[in-house]
Amino acid sequence: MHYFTEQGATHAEVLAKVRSKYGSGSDVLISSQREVPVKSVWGKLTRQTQWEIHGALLEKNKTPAKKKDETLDNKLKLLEEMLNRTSFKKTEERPIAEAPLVRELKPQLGKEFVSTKPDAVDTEKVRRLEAEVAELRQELKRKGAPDLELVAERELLSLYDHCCSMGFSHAFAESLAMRTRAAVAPTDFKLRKKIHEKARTILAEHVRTTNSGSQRIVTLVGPTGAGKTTTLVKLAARLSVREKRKVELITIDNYRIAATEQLKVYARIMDIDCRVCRQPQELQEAIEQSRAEFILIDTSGSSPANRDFLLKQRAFFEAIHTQHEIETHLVIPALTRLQDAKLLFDRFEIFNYSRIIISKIDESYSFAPVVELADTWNKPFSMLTNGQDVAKDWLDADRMIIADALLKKWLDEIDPIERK
Ligand SMILES: Nc1nc2c(ncn2[C@@H]2O[C@H](COP(=O)(O)OP(=O)(O)O)[C@@H](O)[C@H]2O)c(=O)[nH]1
Ligand SMILES: [Mg+2]
Repeated sequence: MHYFTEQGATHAEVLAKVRSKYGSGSDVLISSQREVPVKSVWGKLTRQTQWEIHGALLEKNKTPAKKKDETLDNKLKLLEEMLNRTSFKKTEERPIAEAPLVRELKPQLGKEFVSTKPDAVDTEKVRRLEAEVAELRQELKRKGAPDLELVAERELLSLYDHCCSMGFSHAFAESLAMRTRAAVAPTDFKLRKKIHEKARTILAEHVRTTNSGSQRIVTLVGPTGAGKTTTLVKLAARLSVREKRKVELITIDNYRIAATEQLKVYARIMDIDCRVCRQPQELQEAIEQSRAEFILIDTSGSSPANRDFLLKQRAFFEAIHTQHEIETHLVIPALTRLQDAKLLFDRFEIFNYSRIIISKIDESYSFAPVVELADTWNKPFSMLTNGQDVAKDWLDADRMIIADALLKKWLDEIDPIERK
C-alpha cells in the first residue's frame, strides 16, 4: 500500500491531481479531503486556506489509469464518481440535485466522500456530463435500448450496446442482456467480468454446431465469391490428405471456365479425380459410376435474387436426391449484414441446406448477423474459414469459439487488472 497526500488551491484542482497521478479505479482509496490553512508564513499572515486529500493506493495498480474515452460507459463512471464526491444537500443552491438521474444516484452517495464545501467546477462538470449522458440515453432509447437502470446496471447496458455494434438486432441484443441480467447476482451488475462470463454461456446456447462429411455426397451452395470452391477444396484436402479417404470432386459450375480450371488444378495437386457435369443427367451418371467414399460437388455462385438460376442448379440435386442423401452447406461470408443474411437464409432454402459455413472470418470484425439468423432458422454451423490457405485456414464450428469471437472484444475493452 502506498499512502499519499495531495494539495491544491481548490477541491477540484486537488481531485484532478489525484486522478491524473493515481487514476480513478477501485484501487485508489481516499480517506479524507478537507480545507486546511496554508502553512507558509505568507499563508499564515493572509489566513489563506487550501485543499488536502489523503489517500492510499492499493498494491495491484500503481500505474495511472488510461485516459478515458467518450463512451456512454465511461461517462457514466465519471459522473457517478463525481457525484460521489460532491454534496447535494443544499438543494436550493443546487437545482441539479432534483434531476432524475441524480435522484437515482443519491442512495449510492458514500458519506465519507461527501464534501462540505463542494467546488463550483465540479458541479459544472456534473451538469455537463449529466446533459451528455441524458442525450446519449435518449439516443439509446431511440435505438430501442432495454429498460435498465442507467448507472446501477450500466454494464448490462454496455453489453446490449456492444451486441448491437457487433451487428445483432436490437431484439436479440436486448434478449441477451436481459437473460444475462436474470442469471447474474445484482451485486455483480457492475462487474463486466462476471456479466461477460454469463453472457458468453447464454450466447453459446444460441449456437448449434454439427460435423461435416456425415454423408457420401456433400455440396456447398451460396452467393458468388462466398468461398464455396475454396472451402470445398479445404474439405477435400482434409478428407483425402489428412484422413486418407478416397475423394472425388465434381463441379456443376460450368459457366465460368476459370472456376472449373481452378478446381481441376487443386484436384491434380491432391491427386484426386475431378469431373465437370453440365446436365443433371450427367451428374446422376457420374455418381453411379464413382467409387469414391466422398463425392464433393461444387456449385456455381448465384445472386440470391436470381431465382431462375437457383432453380436450374436445384434441378441437378433433384436428379439424385431420391437415391442419395445429400449434405448441403450454405456458405455465408462473415461480413454479411443482417438484412442480406436474411435474404440468403431464405432464398437458398430451396436447396434444403442443413448446415452453415461462415467463410472469411479473417476479413470481418463480426459475424453476429449470421449467428442470429442461424439461431432463428435453427441451423447448425459446421465450419468457419479464416484464410485462403486450403491446407490450414479453416476450423470446425465450436459454440464457445463463436461466442468468444463475438463477446471477447467487449471484455478486452476493460483494464487487464479488472479482467482478472
Ligand atoms: N480471406 C479469405 N479469403 C477467402 C476465404 N475463402 C475464400 N477466399 C477467397 O475468396 C475468393 C472467392 O473464393 P471462391 O472459393 O472462388 O468463391 P466461390 O465463388 O463461392 O466459389 C477467392 O479469392 C478466395 O481465395 C477465407 O476464408 N478468407
Ligand atoms: Mg466457385
